[in-house]
Amino acid sequence: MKILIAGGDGYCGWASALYLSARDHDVTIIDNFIRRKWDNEHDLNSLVPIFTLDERVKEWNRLTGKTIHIINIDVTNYSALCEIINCETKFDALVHFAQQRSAPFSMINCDHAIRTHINNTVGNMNILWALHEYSPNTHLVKLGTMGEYGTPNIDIEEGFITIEHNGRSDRLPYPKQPGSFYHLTKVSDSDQIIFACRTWNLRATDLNQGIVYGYNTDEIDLSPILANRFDYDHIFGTVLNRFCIQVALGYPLTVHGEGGQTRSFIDIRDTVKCIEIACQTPAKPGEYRVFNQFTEMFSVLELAKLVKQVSENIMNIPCEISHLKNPRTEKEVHYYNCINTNLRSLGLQPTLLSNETIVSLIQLAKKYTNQVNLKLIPPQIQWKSENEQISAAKQ
Ligand code: USQ
Repeated sequence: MKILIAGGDGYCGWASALYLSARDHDVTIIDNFIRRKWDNEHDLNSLVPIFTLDERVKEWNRLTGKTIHIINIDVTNYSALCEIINCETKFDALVHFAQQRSAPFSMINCDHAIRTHINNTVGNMNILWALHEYSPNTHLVKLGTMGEYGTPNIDIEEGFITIEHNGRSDRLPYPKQPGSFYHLTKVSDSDQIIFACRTWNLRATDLNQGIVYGYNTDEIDLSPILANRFDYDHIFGTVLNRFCIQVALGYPLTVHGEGGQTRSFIDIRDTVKCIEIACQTPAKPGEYRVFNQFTEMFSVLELAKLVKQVSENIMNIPCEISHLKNPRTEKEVHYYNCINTNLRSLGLQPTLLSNETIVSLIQLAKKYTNQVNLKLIPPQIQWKSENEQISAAKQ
């Protein structure tokens, strides 16, 4: 298939580009490298050093003879995007990862919330208009998030729920309760896509992905020049990867609050498989479908305990769990049960979280502890201002 990957220089995008290219898809990456600029702006760095995209694709070509095309454009630049989408042989699929994906980043201040909003919402709308005008048959595979649903006190379905009201019934978009301005942009993207499919007959799959963990894929492992990013900081680092890195540093695991927050999780080796499955079984013209892209559910405290047990019992590394004041506004005890049958019915064989994976992540982190800036470990971005925290405590 001819596949365009928007945001192919990032954590999921790069791993997916390699996976698809390895399977003989004709892959083009578009990226404006803004994530690398945000790293510089906030003094962040990937734990594993990463090479430029140019160096990465040259190395891939040297090792495999395969070509990944790269184009430096910003999806918020409509005319530049249209030039790519309006090519002679149209893309079969456009996989859209090109978004600001950190909840804490979007909660730093108004400027960061607006930058997240513009990058994500304008970028998504540009993609929809460009497909509408120049390539309506290209299947949009959009990275959404399980965080669109929030933590309702009922089971979370895949995108839609049948509701009975006053004796009538309809299948409607599942209610959304996002937990950050970032997550809110994903909800807005979903609404835009539903509308575009209904109005213009576009075809789209919204992949509501859980929290991705892991590092290695068969392709990434081929060479250090193909290294993927591995975030450990309080802005872009996600919970399980952070816990494994914290073990390697001898740093107490940073559980926010009680740790009863339960979320859906997926290994990056399954993320790349899901992307290929979605591309190879496209939505029909006019169809908007949702796949909940995760394999398991854990609470934050369950993960901390699992990491501690692997660290102490298998690796002989002492590990403490600390409960920090929660910087976010989120339920710490709640019901959580999500459905994920669509990808499995299309053949996904889940890679479940194993002790081996945790060991390999801790070992990887141990190799790179000299890259770590310890100041970036504790959470520093508060969802509420101090005054709001004081008045919330009084209630
Ligand atoms: N948490 C901790 N300690 C930490 C980091 C996080 O207890 O050191 C807690 C958070 O408070 C939260 C949970 O772990 O309850 C998940 O936080 P996270 O930073 O791992 O993930 P999140 O902010 O939800 O966002 C990540 C990705 C985002 C994706 C989302 C999927 O950055 O792009 O959309 O996971 S989901 O969580 O399903 O919305």
